[in-house]
Amino acid sequence: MSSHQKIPDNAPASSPRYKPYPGPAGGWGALISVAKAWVGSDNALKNLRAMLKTNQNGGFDCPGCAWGDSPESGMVKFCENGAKAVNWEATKRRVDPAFFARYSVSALLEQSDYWLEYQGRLTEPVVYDPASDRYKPIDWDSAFALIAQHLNGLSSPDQAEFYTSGRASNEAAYLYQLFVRAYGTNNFPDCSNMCHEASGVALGQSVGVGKGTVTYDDFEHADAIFVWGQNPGTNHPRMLDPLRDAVKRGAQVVCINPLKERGLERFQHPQHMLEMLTNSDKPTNTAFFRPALGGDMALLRGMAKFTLQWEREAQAKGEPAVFDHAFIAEHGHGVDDYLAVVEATPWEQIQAQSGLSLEDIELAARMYCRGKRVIMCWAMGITQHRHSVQTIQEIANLQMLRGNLGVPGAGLCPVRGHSNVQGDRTMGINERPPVALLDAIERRFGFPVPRHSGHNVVEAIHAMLEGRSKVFIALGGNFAQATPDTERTAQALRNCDLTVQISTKLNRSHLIHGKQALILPCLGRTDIDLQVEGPQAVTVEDSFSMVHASNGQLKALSKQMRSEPAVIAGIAAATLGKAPIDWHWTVADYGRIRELIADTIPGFTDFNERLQNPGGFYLGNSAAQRQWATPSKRANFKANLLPDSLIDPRVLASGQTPDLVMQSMRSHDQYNTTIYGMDDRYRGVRGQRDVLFVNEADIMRLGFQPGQKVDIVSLWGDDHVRRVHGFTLLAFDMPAGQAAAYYPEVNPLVPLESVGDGSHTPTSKFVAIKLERARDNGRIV
Ligand SMILES: Nc1nc2c(c(=O)[nH]1)N[C@H]1C(S)=C(S)[C@@H](COP(=O)(O)OP(=O)(O)OC[C@H]3O[C@@H](n4cnc5c(=O)[nH]c(N)nc54)[C@H](O)[C@@H]3O)O[C@H]1N2
Ligand SMILES: Nc1nc2c(c(=O)[nH]1)N[C@H]1C(S)=C(S)[C@@H](COP(=O)(O)OP(=O)(O)OC[C@H]3O[C@@H](n4cnc5c(=O)[nH]c(N)nc54)[C@H](O)[C@@H]3O)O[C@H]1N2
Ligand SMILES: [Mo]
Repeated sequence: MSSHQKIPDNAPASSPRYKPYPGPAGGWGALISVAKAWVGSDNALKNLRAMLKTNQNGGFDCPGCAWGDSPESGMVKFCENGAKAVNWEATKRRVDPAFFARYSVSALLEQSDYWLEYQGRLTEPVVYDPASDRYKPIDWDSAFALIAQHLNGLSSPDQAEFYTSGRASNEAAYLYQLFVRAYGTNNFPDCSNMCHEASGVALGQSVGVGKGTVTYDDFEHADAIFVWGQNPGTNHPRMLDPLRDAVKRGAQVVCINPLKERGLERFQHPQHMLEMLTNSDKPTNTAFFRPALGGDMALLRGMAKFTLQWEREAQAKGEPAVFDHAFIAEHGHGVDDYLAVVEATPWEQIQAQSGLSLEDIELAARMYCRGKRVIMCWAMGITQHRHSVQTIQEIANLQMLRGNLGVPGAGLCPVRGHSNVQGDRTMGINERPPVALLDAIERRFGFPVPRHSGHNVVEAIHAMLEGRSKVFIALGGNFAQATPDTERTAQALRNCDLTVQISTKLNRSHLIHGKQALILPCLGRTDIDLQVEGPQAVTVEDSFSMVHASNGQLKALSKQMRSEPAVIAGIAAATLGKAPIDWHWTVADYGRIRELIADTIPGFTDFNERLQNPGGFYLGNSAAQRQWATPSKRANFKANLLPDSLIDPRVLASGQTPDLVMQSMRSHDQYNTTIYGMDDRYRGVRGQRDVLFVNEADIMRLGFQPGQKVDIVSLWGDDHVRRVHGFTLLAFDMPAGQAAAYYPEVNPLVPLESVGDGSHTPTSKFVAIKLERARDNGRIV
């Protein structure tokens, strides 16, 4: 299997180069890039029309990311990467039966991820034919019947896995979970398991709700905004706006990232006339700290230790308190135990593990304590580690010491990824569902819901590997590429009796399939969704718990494509008949699904009416109201210890010493496993993706030269060989001992067993590696 990205013959190419990028984030670079995408697209005019409606009332929700916009702002808000996402979905190119007749699955497997998705939209349902090794057309009813036959033939519903990727709308997700629970299982592996799971788990235990407590307006009132382990210039470009504004009005924006990401340094607003004309840009930070990979918890602990020290000094001198004693007394639980572990954590451990000097830690703590209202934002640099839950709880602890929770301009802000990943969870895509949700479903629909926990992503892979699960159905996404330990995951999928992919575009998960396999083409966010009762809107929830409608604008490429709710209804009706609802009647008008949501999911009363509100409505957040849905009914200070060692004990026990630890991250030209191009503009990389970013001194120390090709081998205490070939060493400005490479190319290196404590999230930001001279057929090259 080739996971290497080759440039397709029918796509614009550029030669491999590395040159530091001189411009700010956004600005002309972004406009030029959007313009290039449009000029190069077959659908330029149509896309422009679509783009102008993105994130506006009456338009569709941008499929790019889950950042929210100010509900009051009437401005057209879009960004370079949102434009790419729209453009990519709204292509006129088709992957139709003629395409599948031309290529065998084995031939397609030789192509890169870039090439596969570049071929266009899937237009007709197809079924795998082993005799010709090709996908062939199948009518929808036969496809549904095949799925039903497999599902109804299993000896237990727990032998099927139902994956969800975070673009699925609330309506699709709700219907899907209802069908799967009526069928009888909670096996809901979803992309969130690999993403912000740790945020949900940590915040649930600390403050009783697994979502962010801030809304868009809070950014205008914060004295300081901390951005932990996040690259908004690429992944949440619309966030640069409030960051830049905060700096302009004198607030602190403190970035914590081992890489000096361009968007965290400077930003030029592509929709700001004066900035564009004068080619001026504005800084997006006031301080930048570059910790060791996984060193954030130690930094936070150090900041808490300084805060405690200053509190004691203030007390001794009779000066104003540093802690918010009123908050702690009225709302806090466990503060004494927490402060005891803060006190007991040695400075040496804090310094060594954070990779920062005492002066830096003190400066970060001062910037934190100087702010009366502080927002803490974070993303994958925090959530994809072994101790992510503990790190996020340390963020919450620190915020609670100074009462930075539930007041305007302060709070916790896990910045979500997929545009509706938060909504999918709210709708019940949850392998460990809350009892209240199950009770509500049981009450409303009158069937006995499964009460036992289901599988998350990693558990689903183990179950398929061991033959315990036999059917895999995916509502979107690219399971084969997004998951860790690529070869074992591929084996897991191939073990299945049936794999079903409900998708918009061709990807590797269609090619790594079960004994029988279906590809079901669906509508995307940009497409007009026509049902029996007319065109339908769907709804999504952003990172600030705002729910709003999304209306597709473009005519679907083929009449054979069906909406996600319609596909789910088809599968459900074939499998369960009319139980517990008439599925086809429900999808004729999505308002009917929303009524079911209103009946069963808290916060959605009068859902259809409230959707008429321009900008949507706010779901509310109990922690933001200083109400604590925790067993103690208070905000819990969690007294976690720093890990003994960042390197996993299983690696240490194997007796091997890593050369480096590696994070996997996104380039500027990709959306998760969707590769838009081979450049990473802000990091100065062009025309290549198989690169390993390493500090120049480390490259020399390990006996290599910049530009040389290496094989990367990951270390874990088991018998599996995890290796990727032929990565070019890029000398890069980054802390010693670290490396970085692109996801998904290095996913074969992430061990399936290397997961977060309490979150089960693969540790994609921390893989112990060794470098070897690149080998080709055993020969060193
Ligand atoms: N254009 C575009 N937009 C996207 C996506 C996309 O692929 N493309 N993906 C969407 C999704 S699903 C998600 S989850 C988000 C992801 O958004 P991000 O979390 O921004 O994504 P990553 O590229 O994984 O970036 C992680 C950042 O964390 C830093 N980092 C890595 N390890 C550490 C660490 O140990 N400590 C600290 N402090 N920093 C660290 C890296 O240097 C990098 O800057 O974006 C969403 N939006
Ligand atoms: N090593 C490493 N691995 C990671 C990560 C990392 O940082 N490092 N990040 C993790 C994270 S944060 C995430 S969220 C996951 C992402 O995992 P996934 O969500 O599974 O992956 P995507 O690449 O977003 O899925 C892309 C595919 O979704 C389909 N698609 C696109 N739009 C739609 C739609 O509207 N409907 C349907 N039905 N299908 C659609 C297309 O066929 C496309 O090929 O990957 C995780 N994996
Ligand atoms: Mo994500």
